[in-house]
Amino acid sequence: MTEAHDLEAARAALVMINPAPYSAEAPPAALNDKITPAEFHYVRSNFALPVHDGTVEIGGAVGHPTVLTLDDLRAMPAHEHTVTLECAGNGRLDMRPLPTGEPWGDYAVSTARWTGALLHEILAKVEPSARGVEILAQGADHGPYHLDAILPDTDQDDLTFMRSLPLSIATDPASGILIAYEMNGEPLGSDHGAPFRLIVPHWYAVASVKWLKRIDVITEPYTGEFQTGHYMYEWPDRPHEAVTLMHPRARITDPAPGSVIGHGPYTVRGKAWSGTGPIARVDVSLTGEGDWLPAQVEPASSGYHWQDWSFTWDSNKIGRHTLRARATDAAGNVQPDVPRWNRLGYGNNAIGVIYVDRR
Ligand SMILES: Nc1nc2c(c(=O)[nH]1)N[C@H]1C(S)=C(S)[C@@H](COP(=O)(O)O)O[C@H]1N2
Ligand SMILES: [Mo]
Repeated sequence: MTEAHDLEAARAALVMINPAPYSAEAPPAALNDKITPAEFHYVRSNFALPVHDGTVEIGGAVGHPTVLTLDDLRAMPAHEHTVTLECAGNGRLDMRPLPTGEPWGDYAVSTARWTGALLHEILAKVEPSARGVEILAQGADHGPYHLDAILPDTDQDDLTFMRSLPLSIATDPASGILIAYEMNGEPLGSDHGAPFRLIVPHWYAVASVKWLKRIDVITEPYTGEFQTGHYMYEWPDRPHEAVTLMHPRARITDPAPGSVIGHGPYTVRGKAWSGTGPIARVDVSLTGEGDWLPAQVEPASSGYHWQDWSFTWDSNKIGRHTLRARATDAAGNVQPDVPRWNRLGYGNNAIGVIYVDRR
């Protein structure tokens, strides 16, 4: 098979949002499983697929700069983390007025088993300088970037995808950050960052730099396009803020929106996740206006991925019903009733609603 054919096959099951650079949502049924099969995992890329030479350089303000190959990474202790990735733009289509940006519906979220070396162990080996404040991670992808219409003066002929993270987070074992080379037990596919990428649990997925090419320890906070231009909450009424941790969100996966089900007990199922703490509770509303009833929530394991929840809905009322689910995390963060609008349409975690008929 040709490479182009492989790519086409890998993309066949997804719901296209943009052909180039390629972005696509997971099919709705992908939310039913704990682990999203790789071919159903959403994709978000800001540039065309890059060529990667198979090495990553770790340098900047460090005592022992180094270059690592895939074999070097595989020679380190391997760690597997199941991680839910959600694009910060997920749910943008539900905001009014419609913000600028990729028109994501609600399926730019997926969960995979990522295997790789721990970033904090790699950083410990290169010995970051005491002056270091952030790490700057660079992808191999780059290209022209012409978005002046959205953000004035952002036109660039050749921009590279780069993101920074506080050094304190990058070096903290509890962050669970990987340089991952396997997804669901297989080598990473091209769309997901082959040969290796960062996986940053809890953060909106923009932090999980694909096609990882360099990591530099830097001594001043980074202010590049993908750090302080895009991926900022531009609130209408208060100072702008950086996009960081995922907001809590619950989704109903069964029954499907618009389905017709029988009367009697029905087990409503769904997923819930948050980057600011494990999900502490999910409540279900059967009226559309309140009366929240507690659902059963699967206990958090690693805290890096979505949790299953279920609710026994026993009703003999024939006709149209409204269902909503609302997640609360251990930090007390809860979903709002309506989207918190911001100009670039990030972080929408408003409570969703579905309609179901009982016959
Ligand atoms: N190098 C690079 N890394 C990147 C991106 C990119 O465009 N280039 N997109 C980011 C964004 S916005 C998201 S949502 C995730 C998507 O990861 P996935 O395509 O594996 O789902 O990758 C992140 N990492
Ligand atoms: Mo994203």
